[in-house]
Amino acid sequence: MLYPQTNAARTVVSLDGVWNFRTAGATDYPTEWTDAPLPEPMPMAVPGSYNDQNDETNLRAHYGWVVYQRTVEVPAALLKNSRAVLRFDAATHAADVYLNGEKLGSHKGGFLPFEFDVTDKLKAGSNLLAVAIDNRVNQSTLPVGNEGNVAFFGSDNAGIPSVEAGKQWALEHTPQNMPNFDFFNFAGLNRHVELYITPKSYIADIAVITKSIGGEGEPAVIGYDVTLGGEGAAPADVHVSIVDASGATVAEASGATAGDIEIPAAHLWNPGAAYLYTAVVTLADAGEEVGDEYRQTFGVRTIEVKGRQFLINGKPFYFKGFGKHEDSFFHGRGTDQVLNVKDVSLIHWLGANSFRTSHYPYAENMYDLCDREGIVIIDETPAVGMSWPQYTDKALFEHHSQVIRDMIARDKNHPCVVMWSIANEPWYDQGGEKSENALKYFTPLRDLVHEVDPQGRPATVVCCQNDYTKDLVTRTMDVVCLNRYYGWYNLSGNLDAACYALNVELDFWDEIGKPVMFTEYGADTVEGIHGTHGEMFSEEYQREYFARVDAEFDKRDWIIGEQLWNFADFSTIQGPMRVEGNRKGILTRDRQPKMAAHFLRDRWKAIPDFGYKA
Ligand code: E9O
Repeated sequence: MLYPQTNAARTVVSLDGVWNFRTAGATDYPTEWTDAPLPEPMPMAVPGSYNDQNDETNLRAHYGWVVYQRTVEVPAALLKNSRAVLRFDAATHAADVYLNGEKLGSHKGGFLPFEFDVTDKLKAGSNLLAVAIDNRVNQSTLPVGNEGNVAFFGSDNAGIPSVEAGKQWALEHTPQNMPNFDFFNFAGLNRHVELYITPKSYIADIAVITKSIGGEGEPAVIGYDVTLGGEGAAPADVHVSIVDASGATVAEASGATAGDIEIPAAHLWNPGAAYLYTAVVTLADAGEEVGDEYRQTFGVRTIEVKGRQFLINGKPFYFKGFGKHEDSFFHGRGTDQVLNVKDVSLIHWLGANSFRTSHYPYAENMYDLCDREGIVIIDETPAVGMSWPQYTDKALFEHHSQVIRDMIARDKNHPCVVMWSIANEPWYDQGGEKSENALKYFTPLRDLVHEVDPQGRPATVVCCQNDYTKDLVTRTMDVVCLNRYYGWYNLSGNLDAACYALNVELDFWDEIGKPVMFTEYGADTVEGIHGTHGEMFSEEYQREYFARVDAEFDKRDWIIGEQLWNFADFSTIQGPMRVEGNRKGILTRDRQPKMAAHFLRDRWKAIPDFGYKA
């Protein structure tokens, strides 16, 4: 799905702004809120999670549906002889969309775009747009929610009669979301909403792949594949120009929807040294004054897992970075370009070169920034919180497959994306049939990734600290990604024992023979807590923890990267393990460095992107 853009043939009308908003019921919303102006609305900024935007209502505790509304004013000239599409970059987690009282459709899943063709439904002048959104998570959603009022991390004294009675009472009187994941369930219109206009015959999709490269400045071959939409568009009408960063056309092709193009002296896209080309695709249409046009940026670069190395442009890459979140004060998970630019600057400041979009695909704006800034991304689905009941749920498998298809369809052209993460920390080390069901569930998803990605990037499942001997899934992935908390959740405070235990496990992965990277390891740290001997939660402990664990990673050349947990502190559901959220950030939530950030900055500045362990 192409991101909306304004150019000679297309117009984007942003529907961002302050919308009208009401909370509705746990399981439903009034139909009259979809076809008539919302009574007594509160203002709600879009994009932005609704949860932290109003102080008179406890929107953090809201459970169920909300309704957003606004009018959309449309100039008559815009609609003449054109196609109009209403696009949501995301709506979290499920949405019903109404235009002028008519239901356009529904969408499930909170982190990927969806759109509706409204050519025959949009009027010149004023239109009423209403969006009902459900924030509930449960056993059949991604991310997964707990049912029966089971608390995350099991800290709810299960089995005690009075506590169980209290949980039952709460289910009936104060229903709330019980995420089986460790980030606040920010919801609503978190991302941009757009109306965009194209010609009736249009470019529906473009895929660009790198087929072969030489060195920097040598010839490279790229392949393109254009999908046409509407009636009357013919392959003969397609023209592709490859434009370099200076605006010069360096290669061209015409008359076919797919083909290869040679770039005579290609600049490669590299981490830390990004170079972007634009494929300017035009569609001539004799019947119309202008045909369609789309400008797709791409990078010339290859990705390959070979032996125990991760190769970018044929060279062994070392991942330095973290898992992140879309999370900030006031905005919640709302798209915030100031924050994106700030975070990218901090990634450079830290000497990092990569991050994982834990635990959901981020807003597209961030990938665009990373394309141009040369930052590497592991792109993750929202499949977090899974366990054995999910592995035999056929409907969930279908949904998960669709999410993978949609994520790859959306992000396939970004040079910054180098690997797909199918899920975070599915629990699958129970052994026996449960572990086997997990293998049956994840193997076809790994194969699906390989099948649908035109660039053939590697696939992984990010694995939770577990009994790795019974984990049948992780070892089958292209790259083994481990989340490990030796010295935090286990062997707490004892870094000698933690390093010993880590090495016991690493001996196991040595035998498995795959490239291994760490995708989480860390320690909660409250800024300002100090101690000469640095106990848990102090800034000294976090610093020491990374120094000790990283030194173990350095001893094994098949460990291809370190992505710690987490870039910054982030909001979570309240609970006895969380003091104003998860505090494993090396930065505070307002992006100030803790002591460990300075240590990591020194370490990472000294580690090259390529050939660290070669
Ligand atoms: C997923 C991430 O979203 N991994 C978690 C991170 C954390 O800080 C979380 O924020 O908790 C770690 C999983 C740890 C598993 C061991 C749990 C032992 C509980 C007592």
